[in-house]
Amino acid sequence: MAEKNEFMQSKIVTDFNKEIERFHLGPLWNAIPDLMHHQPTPQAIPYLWKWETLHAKLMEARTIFTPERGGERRAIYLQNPGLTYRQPWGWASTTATLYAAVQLILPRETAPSHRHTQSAIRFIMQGSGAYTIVQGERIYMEEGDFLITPKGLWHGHSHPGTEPMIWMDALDIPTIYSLGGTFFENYPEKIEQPSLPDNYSSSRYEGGMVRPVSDRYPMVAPLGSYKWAQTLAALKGLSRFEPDPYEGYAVEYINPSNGKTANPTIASWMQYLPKGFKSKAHRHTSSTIYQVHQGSGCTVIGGTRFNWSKGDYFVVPNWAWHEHEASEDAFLFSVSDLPIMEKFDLQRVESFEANNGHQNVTEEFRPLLP
Ligand code: GTQ
Ligand code: FE2
Repeated sequence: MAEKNEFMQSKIVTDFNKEIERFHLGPLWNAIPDLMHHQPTPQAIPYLWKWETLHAKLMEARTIFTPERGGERRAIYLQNPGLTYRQPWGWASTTATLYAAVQLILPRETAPSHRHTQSAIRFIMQGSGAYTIVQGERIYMEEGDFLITPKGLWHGHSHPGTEPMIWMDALDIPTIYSLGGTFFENYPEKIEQPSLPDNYSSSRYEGGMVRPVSDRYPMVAPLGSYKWAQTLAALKGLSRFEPDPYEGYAVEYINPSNGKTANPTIASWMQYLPKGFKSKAHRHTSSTIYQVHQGSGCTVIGGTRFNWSKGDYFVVPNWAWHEHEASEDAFLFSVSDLPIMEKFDLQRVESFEANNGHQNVTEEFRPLLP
């Protein structure tokens, strides 16, 4: 950082700095140290939301909000306390780039079809029997399934089943907002009618490691839903060998027609950390939102310990040191802005070298209360 020397703080300079403000001009010499940090200094902070809170608030919202009355989805988003609440540049941002929410749909409810330039993923936390209809295909959802709704596709949700369903939504809302690319459109009817057989895409890819020959050439979304049983089988196979020192056993959901991330702007992973596994610390420019699918353990982020268990969500902001430890067999679902960072050629990764790869734990996480 450039030193602010005596002359730069003299009256003649500071008066001039003030004077040009009137003309909507700014002095670079004053701004550059704050504009161009030596390394990322995210405004998003590491944070954790307990399942008990998320679940309780969704239950309270059952009668406060209904899709019938509100014409929308019953989703509650996770607002990062470090990002400015309800300002366009920080609104509904779990990280600087991604939005995450929990969504509840009750039997006989319908969340109307729409489309937008934001891409979405869903990860099913609880229940079964509801479907999402994406571009004419009804996809029935079950616990542990991962689904994608890449930008521009019509989608709505409906619940002909009998038990409440809860899932995680993650979208690139903050990114699309700051890039000025937001478009949104309601479907002319309440919900799109099927134009394809039910569960068409996941049936076509049931084999897992082969693709229909007609899918040789890149398509945006040849597969809409990735079933839990296949994800689990992949992790079990991987776990017969040595774990990755930073990630344990982790797989990425991919687009089977081009091998890239399932959703072009959001990377999604499922990670298995066997009981007792302790990772080494590292950091990267991409930021990550985790959801604890099963098990319990802790993650040390920038020296603070975050204890987590089933259903909790937590955030590792960009460039924050982090390491995981499982106290029982754990499965972590996560989304990150890795594809966005890669598109700008900004992805960097660094290992924590000191102390055999482990941070000193100086604090336990406590929720911030108003
Ligand atoms: O289910 O289509 O949490 O459009 C935010 C925006 C869910 C959805 C969200 C959305 C959706
Ligand atoms: Fe949507």
